[in-house]
Amino acid sequence: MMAVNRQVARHSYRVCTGLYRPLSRSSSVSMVQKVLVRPPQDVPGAEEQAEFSRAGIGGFFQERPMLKNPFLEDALLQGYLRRHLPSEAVYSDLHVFGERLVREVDGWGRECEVTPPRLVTYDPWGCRVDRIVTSPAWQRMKDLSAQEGLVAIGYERSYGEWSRVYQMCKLYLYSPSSGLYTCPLAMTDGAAKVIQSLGVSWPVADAFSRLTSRNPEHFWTSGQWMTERRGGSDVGNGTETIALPQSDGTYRLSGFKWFTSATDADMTLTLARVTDVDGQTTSGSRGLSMFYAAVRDEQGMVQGIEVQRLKDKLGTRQMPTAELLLDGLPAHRLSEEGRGVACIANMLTVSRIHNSVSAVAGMRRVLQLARDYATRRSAFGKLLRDHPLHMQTLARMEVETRGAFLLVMEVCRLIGREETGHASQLETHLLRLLTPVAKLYTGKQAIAVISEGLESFGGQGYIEDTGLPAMLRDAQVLSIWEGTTNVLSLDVLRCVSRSSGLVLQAYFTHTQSLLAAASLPSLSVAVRSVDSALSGLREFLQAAALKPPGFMELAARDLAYSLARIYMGALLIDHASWEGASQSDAYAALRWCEQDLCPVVSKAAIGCYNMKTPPLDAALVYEESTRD
Ligand code: UCC
Repeated sequence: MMAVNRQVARHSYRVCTGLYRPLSRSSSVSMVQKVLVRPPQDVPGAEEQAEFSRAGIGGFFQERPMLKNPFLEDALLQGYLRRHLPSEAVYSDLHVFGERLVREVDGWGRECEVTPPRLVTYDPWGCRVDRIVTSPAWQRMKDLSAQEGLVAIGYERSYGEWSRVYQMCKLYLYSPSSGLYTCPLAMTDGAAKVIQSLGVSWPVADAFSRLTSRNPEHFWTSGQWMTERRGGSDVGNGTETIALPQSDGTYRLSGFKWFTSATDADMTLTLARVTDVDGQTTSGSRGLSMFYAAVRDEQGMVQGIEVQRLKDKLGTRQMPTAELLLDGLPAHRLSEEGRGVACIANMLTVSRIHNSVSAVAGMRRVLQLARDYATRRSAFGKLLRDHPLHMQTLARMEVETRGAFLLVMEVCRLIGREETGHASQLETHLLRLLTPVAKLYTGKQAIAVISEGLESFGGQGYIEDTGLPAMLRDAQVLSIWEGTTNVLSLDVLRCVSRSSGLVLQAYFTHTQSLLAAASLPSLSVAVRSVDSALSGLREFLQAAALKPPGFMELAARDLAYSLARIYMGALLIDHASWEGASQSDAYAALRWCEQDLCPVVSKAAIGCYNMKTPPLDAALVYEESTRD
């Protein structure tokens, strides 16, 4: 055996020296074995010539996945726009923007990731300055956001009710290259929406013009400071910040904001409790009012704020997230007293839509990279794209992404109609219901699809400087911020009960109308699936009305998932029925509808929401070892 090995070593050395003399076909030794064998030390000149010694690190280098124009690469986006917003100007703007993303902006995004913000608390002479230093790329993102009208488009309304769709399509292209600049834009957009909805001019007319400006010199971003130590989700009970009225009608805010994202913003909207003459406040949601504050004074110094520290986060590291002590921050009350939550809810709606846009954008980006990579990477003798199992995996991701895209665009369409006065009562109800549904469902999809996407690059998907792991780390926040999955599921229940079920009526009516318009025989299986899921859901809801309190809370998450899956199915069918649709549109609809579209019915059937389950769930979670 030893002798054979020595022979192999000598023989294979010819391969390693770079002479590349062809090995005889009859050789029984595989190439892999041969290149692994080290050259014998007694061969003159071996070290200089060996391919794998010193400077030589082998001749094969895997081609990286290439980012191509994300607009041109996106068949569904283009189809959707051809169908709903067939404008040359929009097409051209998105095309040019897509080029710019590839050429320069994507690199800035990476720069934001590797140069995270830092906090400078003191100047060299000991003065407290609390300056958040961001990378030059982060600054460029701000200028670009103004120039490209990433907030402005939604307010200029050059495309009437479709302006929001246009704006969100642009943000969808931008998001994965933005270095998380979409976060301040989400809040900026939300703040502009709140100010516009309130219809107040003083003292926020200038702020509104800045938030919606295309001039980088004039453009402002806004923060949204809601979360306190006690209240990430339970804002109504957890907010401790107080607002002390001043003689000039303004307020001074004192409190501690535990999560403030994009803290380098120019202004903020925040919640606090107004104190009465005795210094008392009202507890709960009814005690909260909404305030506007400029973050810095004319000299650029924070006023009445101490930045305690920047958060050390799993992802979104590009973006400063801080803990802030408000120590007499000058502020203006914008809402009526006690109407803070209702007032800031408009901001939540907009930022939840942005969150959903970012979720579907992340899925689309990882797919674009994965499908490109599949044309460059060979394994087992052929390109990945020629492996049916690999294509099946990418196709499943594609179906998820398409369903998510259509749902998110539907919400954008609805908000656009509402803002331009075109929305019917039914559409207003639908918007209220679908906003949390889209946010919670796409957040979860993004994590799953991006995680699967990383796997399609093998080990490289796990290597930091490919930029791929950051996509997964950043996606993980999508199901957390602006409301976790469970909090949003409860928001779905909230809007059902507050509307006395009208949001659900709107849902059933509209979903049926989407199905009724689908006439392609090839889609009939999918139509039947959605139709039957819809009937099941209706029956479930009728039965649920007779169940004890607590039943619907247990069913809330599965109900929200059912609403999402059924509606996405109907949208995919509707899109595939359009005269300009492709075969793949129909195939995606069929594939989507193969899954359990109504998990709330299947879970109810196996007793998941029985009142016996909560103690069993708790016992399972807290089971202790009985071994001594
Ligand atoms: O701050 C965070 C990080 C910011 C980062 C932003 C960037 C994201 C973009 C990313 C793009 C890349 S994260 C903060 C996380 N926390 C939350 O999201 C809060 C979660 N909690 C909730 O959503 C709660 O449901 C609350 C706080 C909205 C509701 O609390 P309450 O106290 O129970 O409120 P009520 O009593 O149910 O509702 C008070 C009023 C009612 O109006 P009226 O009195 O007229 O009937 C409700 O109908 O508020 C109204 N309301 C709503 N209206 C409540 N929720 C909504 C809603 N979603 N839409 C419309």
